[in-house]
Amino acid sequence: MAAPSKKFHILPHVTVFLLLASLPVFQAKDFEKGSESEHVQEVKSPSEAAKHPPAKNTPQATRPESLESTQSGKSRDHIYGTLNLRERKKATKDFKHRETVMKKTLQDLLAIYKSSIEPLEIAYRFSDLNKDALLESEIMAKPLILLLGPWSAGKTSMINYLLEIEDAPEKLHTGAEPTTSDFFIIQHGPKYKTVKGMQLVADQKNSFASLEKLGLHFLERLKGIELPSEILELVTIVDTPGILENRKQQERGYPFNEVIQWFLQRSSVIYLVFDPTKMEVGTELENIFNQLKGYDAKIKILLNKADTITQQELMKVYGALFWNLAPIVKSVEPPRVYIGSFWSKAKIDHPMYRLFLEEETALLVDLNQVVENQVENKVAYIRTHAYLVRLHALTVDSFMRTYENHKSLIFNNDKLWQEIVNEPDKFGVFQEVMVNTEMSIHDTPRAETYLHFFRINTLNIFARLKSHCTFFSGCAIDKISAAITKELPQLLAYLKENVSQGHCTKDTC
Ligand SMILES: Nc1nc2c(ncn2[C@@H]2O[C@H](COP(=O)(O)OP(=O)(O)O)[C@@H](O)[C@H]2O)c(=O)[nH]1
Ligand SMILES: [Mg+2]
Repeated sequence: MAAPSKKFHILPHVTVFLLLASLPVFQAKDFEKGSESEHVQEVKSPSEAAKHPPAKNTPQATRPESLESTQSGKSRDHIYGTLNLRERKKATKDFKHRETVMKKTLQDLLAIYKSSIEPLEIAYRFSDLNKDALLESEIMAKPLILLLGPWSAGKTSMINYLLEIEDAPEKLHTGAEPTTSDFFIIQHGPKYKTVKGMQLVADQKNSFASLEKLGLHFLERLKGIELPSEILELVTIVDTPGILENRKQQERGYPFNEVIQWFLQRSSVIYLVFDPTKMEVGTELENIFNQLKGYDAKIKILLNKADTITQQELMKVYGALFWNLAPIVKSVEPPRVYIGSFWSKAKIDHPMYRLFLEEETALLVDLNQVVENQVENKVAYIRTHAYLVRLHALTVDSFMRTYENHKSLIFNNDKLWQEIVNEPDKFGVFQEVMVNTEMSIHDTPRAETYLHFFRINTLNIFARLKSHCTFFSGCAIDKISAAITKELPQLLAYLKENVSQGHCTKDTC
């Protein structure tokens, strides 16, 4: 086993270690005081504390709802509090204002995309270069939350818990044995409804339309569920089949890795859920870890079902997990690990209940950040996308210019074109792009990429950039440049100013 990377900070490990180690002390203190209210008082998150100030003279009132036991287990108050679900439902002035600003920013973003980015994307067939070309519907889509991990780690139970359908007829199927062999896309809808994969992708306005490319066998394994849940008004959740050890792709009948890549790319958060009693890193799990490379920033690890082991065992598992993760995680910060029992049946009298609740609240705070920052992230994403589209358009134009400059009336021009495509560096195709633009040397296009691109696209289907100009709207290349350097940064500034200051302007109220 490889040694953990030096990039890993020791601090988070120490923090959790101390937190775990100090638990018995907290509990002993609480019980010494013999006051349940004092114990629970400490557990309140700041938002809950603000929402539920302890009422006087009523013995029950000092107990926050977040720790109140219901028949099936813990209450949902911390979920409502952290995600501001009540404020959203009541549509308080502040929330209405934020929603209006976000909506307006998204509409402007879509308008910039349609007028300044998409035309070059289509003209130079960017989708043939980059499999993950953007869909208009993805700009408007809600943040996607992906749950991944071995079977029986409690992924589906967590979804049922978050959506408050654990005891409802529409609950998703859970069980100790491998249960889910399907991918479920769980979205908001006015009433409970299930949709087949084929139907889900058939609607081109749907952000899942591009899943169609992954084949019929996969679509048979894809299901859509619509529910009138408040959380689904904020995010869309994807439940995945457990990772069955030693199961080959051919046996599944669809390209599992490609499917996972599709979801990884589009997710705003990836929850990697583990059962701490089954932490052996098998081949398939290793494979998933390898696929996760590059998505480090979005990954959150959940050590779920922590109620099934002792504190000491939990510390061992935590250490082993970091040891295994170190070689595959590239970012400077290690991924956040949440320890808990992410379902409603967690027992209040469990020795680690307090830690579980704090961890769950921290996870929800993080989820709330994803919701709050979604528009900002989208603007940044579209700007990067525009940068790539522009680079591609300039590169194709440079190939064409090189051909025009070298072609002759006497010699075989087909042969010349093949030579340029096979050895673009010999003709200085990429250098030309770099010299004429402010592109970074690190973004230089790769010769193999364009060899493949021109295998599927012939030269005569493209026109030079200078012909993508009109008298009234100017040149497409100038418009995309303006989007990158001016319009998108301005949109970001507008968003920051209006959302952070929280006041109404003539545009938003
Ligand atoms: N003890 C305990 N059991 C859990 C917890 N979460 C889920 N389970 C159980 O673990 C089993 C697998 O859960 P499931 O949600 O189907 O896992 P999935 O395969 O990852 O979707 C089920 O029998 C659940 O009842 C938990 O936090 N603690
Ligand atoms: Mg499941």
